[in-house]
Amino acid sequence: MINKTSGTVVDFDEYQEQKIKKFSLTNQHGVTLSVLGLGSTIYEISVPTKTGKRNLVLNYAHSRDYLDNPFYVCMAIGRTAGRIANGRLMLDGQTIQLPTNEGSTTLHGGAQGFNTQIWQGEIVHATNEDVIKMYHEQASSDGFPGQMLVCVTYSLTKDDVVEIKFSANSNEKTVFNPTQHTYFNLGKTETIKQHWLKINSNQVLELDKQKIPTTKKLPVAHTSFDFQGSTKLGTAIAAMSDTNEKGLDDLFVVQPDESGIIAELADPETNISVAIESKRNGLVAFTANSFTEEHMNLIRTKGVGRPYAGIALEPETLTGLEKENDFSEIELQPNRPKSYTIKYHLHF
Ligand code: FUC
Repeated sequence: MINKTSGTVVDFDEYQEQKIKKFSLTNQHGVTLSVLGLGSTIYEISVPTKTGKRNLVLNYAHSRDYLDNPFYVCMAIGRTAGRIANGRLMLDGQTIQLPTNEGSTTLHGGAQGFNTQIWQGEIVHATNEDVIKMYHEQASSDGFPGQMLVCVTYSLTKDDVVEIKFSANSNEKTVFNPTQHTYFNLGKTETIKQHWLKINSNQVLELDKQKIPTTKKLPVAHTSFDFQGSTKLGTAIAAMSDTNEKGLDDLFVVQPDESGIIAELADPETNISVAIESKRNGLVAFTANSFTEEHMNLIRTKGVGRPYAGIALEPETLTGLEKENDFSEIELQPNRPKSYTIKYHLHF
């Protein structure tokens, strides 16, 4: 029996002739969190069951599978989560043309975003608990200004809270709005339709045809986007069958509750739930509507992709809420480090 969260490192595989390592933490309750060097990707969050362990997140057996499709499975996202219209980033009244990677849009930090990078990592051993520290220097060759040093610290408390802390420092003014693109499936089934979701949000952002948010906020009351009370995902998805998206791919304006929680996902069959804590004003909920059959070599579904195989819940800062192309909320000033924390409270 271990008496603190302790860490190990093993070789995972090779990607582009580089060794990819897997960093793991296990706590006193037998919960395991592991992270891959490729993309600072969460590979596993598993909890003990009567017969073994259940992994609560989607994953692949090989590094190459992660970049074989556009779905960012459990990867670290940055410099900026979400979509920048026409790749036009406005900073100090100047337009910076970013490379685009989704038609005319720059999505999730572009083609050289955090998820495509091979991160260095280590287990930092401490008396109370070991932590995983992932490091990476994001070069301005990604099209964004500034050389940015990024560190993501992953910890796992004795109370089964996974904590992800993103910190960055840049030598020039740039933008920083990171998230972790974790897809949860807490159940035994191949989709999340039996899960219940609660989001502390009374508004979603209106989206244009490119899925870029406008400045308009739409009240969720009396719509299928109202998750203020816990709602069965299958019912909500069925009610969205006449929309283009056929499920959730939306930016919710969130208000943390008194414990800092913005959303909660639960599976009644396994009785496992995860509550998400974040201080930022937004949450993207994506029910994997567009998952393709091919190029989705998921372990859980034995090599096939399926819509609704998981749900990504991505805390982030919403930009341009009052004025289009206003990125002031996510600016990172030169040599002024900034951090954002996301927590998953696991109950099982
Ligand atoms: C979410 C969505 C996107 C995209 C990506 C994989 O952030 O908003 O539409 O498909 O995940």
